[in-house]
Amino acid sequence: MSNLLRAAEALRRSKTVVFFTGAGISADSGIPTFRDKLTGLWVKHDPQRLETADAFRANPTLVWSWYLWRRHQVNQAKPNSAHLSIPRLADAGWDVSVVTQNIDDLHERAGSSPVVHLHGSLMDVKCFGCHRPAELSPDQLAVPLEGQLIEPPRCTRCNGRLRPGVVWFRENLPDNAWRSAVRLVRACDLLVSVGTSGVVMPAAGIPDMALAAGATVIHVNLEDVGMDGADEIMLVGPAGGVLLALLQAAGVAVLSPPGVPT
Ligand code: BV8
Ligand code: ZN
Repeated sequence: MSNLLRAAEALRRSKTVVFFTGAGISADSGIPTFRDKLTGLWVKHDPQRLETADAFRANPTLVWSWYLWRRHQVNQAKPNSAHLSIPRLADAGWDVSVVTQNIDDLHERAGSSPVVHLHGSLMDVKCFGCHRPAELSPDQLAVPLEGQLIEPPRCTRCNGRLRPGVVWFRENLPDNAWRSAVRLVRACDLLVSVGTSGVVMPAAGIPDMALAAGATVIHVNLEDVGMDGADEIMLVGPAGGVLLALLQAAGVAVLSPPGVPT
């Protein structure tokens, strides 16, 4: 039996599904993954060197400008058919949750709920000094012009610099997000891991956590990520096309609306 038919059978048998997603699910919306070479101003930077508190301390303007640019990119992007397939499954009667490593809001804009952000959100801002959440005014959200670097705004309470509300390397994940994710993953009977290289811990341990709890795991990736456990199924291809094919093979009516990238 083909992997697609095995996966469709596992989906039909399941009731509670968790979609565990990484940058690959947003690739077809034009958001570069961490493996893609950065473009333009950022081409000489390594994301992992920008995503740390030390980098922000050393060069707050560079890091702040990078996140402003990424936020602009996400605002320009649209959910693709992979994002849109997930709420389709919920509409068809499955109990569906999303646990994502992504900091974009494309799952929410596709209609998914709940969405657990393990690594925070581009849309959240907080103070680097007192950690108080902050709101930005429209002019503070202006996109840096090519080559322009913008100072991060200051906290109205302690005058500390504002920073993106994301989890940087060597920072703990938000307790509530991690606890919600663990609860959802341990309770699901199917976990669909979409577009992740499985490098960053502790998030990368989630598929194994699902397997240990007795779930089946479907991996969706452009490359064969070589997971061949008895309860693992590998579906190779772009997330949009693969998820549409999976839902159709499981008998879920899905029509991707015109103009949605698949
Ligand atoms: C922590 C938010 C406890 C910010 C991110 C040594 C010292 C200290 C820590 C560590 C250490 N060694 C390990 C660690 C832990 C560290 C870690 O895992 N490091 C790695 C590099 C080894 N983790 C941490 O630090 C975490 N915190 O452990 O706290 C602690 C505390 C103090 C001291 C020690 C420990 C926090 C990690 C969170 C970092 N923040 N993001 C931001 O985004 O700006 S990580 C970020 O990178 C993402 O969130 C994601 O997690 C990761 C990227 O992975 P993916 O999403 O998988 O994306 P990637 O590009 O890699 O892959 C894309 C995949 O999609 C590919 O497989 C590709 O084939 C596929 N694809 C592409 N296109 C498509 C597709 N598939 C389908 N369709 C397509 N169209
Ligand atoms: Zn403050």
